Amino acid sequence: MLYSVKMRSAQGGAHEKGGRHISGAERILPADQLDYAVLTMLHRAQEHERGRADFISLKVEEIKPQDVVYKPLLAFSACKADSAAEGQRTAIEELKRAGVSEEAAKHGLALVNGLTDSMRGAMVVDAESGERIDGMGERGVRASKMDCVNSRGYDEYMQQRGLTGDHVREALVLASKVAGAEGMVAELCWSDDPYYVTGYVASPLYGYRRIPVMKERGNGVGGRIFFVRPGTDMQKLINYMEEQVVMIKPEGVPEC
Ligand code: WAQ
Ligand code: MG
Repeated sequence: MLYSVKMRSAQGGAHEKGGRHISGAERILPADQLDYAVLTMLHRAQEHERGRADFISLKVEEIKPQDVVYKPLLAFSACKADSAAEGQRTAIEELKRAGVSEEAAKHGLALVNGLTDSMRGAMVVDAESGERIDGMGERGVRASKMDCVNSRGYDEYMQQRGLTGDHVREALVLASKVAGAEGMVAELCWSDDPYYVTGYVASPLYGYRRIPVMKERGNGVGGRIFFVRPGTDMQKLINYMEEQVVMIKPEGVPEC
């Protein structure tokens, strides 16, 4: 049996009482890994660089096997960029290569650069026109209910490639779920953690393309965009992102 463990933390009270979001995390794990996951999340909420949380919510739920679908892990590769400006130019090139129009790619970057505070979720943007189409306001669309089938094997796979830390671990799994959505052309993301300047463009065609610098150090605004084909059914997309349980299978990683 699998379980979902969710954590969200805020400062100045709970999110629903106006608290400022500090951090969140979600894992889907077998029963024997639950206690360790809960402790790790608790510690993480208590020591986050966005600030000290005074509200932490932890939720554990059982998941029915028939509610789970499986998708492959995206291939991982890295681009070169030495400055935020170069990283942003690279992101535009990667988005175009993946099938986003130049206008939509540029507009997408402008949308993220124009945020004054971080959103909790992603903006959904039409990959041809560049229009934002989700209508979800400051919240955006959240991708959740995903994890890696074989966590230990996945951690080893990442370590062998020199990829350590929660950011990249979670981003690659999230991007793999996102790339598996109907109508998805590409995803653009960089972190809202002030000192984590790395971002990526991911797509079904070219996999996860890491970009070393997407913003200046110390900048606490980041964001995410899902670029979709024109005519994509938004209700179906939101349902897939927020409700469908997706377990990611790293190909070639032996089961532990
Ligand atoms: N679903 C949709 N959007 C989200 C989610 C989610 N579950 N979580 C965060 N976002 C949006 C939200 O607007 C955040 O402000 C923005 O993404 C950035 O979130 O290879 O850490 O969690 O080393 O700060 C990239 C790793 C790390 C690059 C990205 O994003 C690498 C990261 P963060
Ligand atoms: Mg963050």
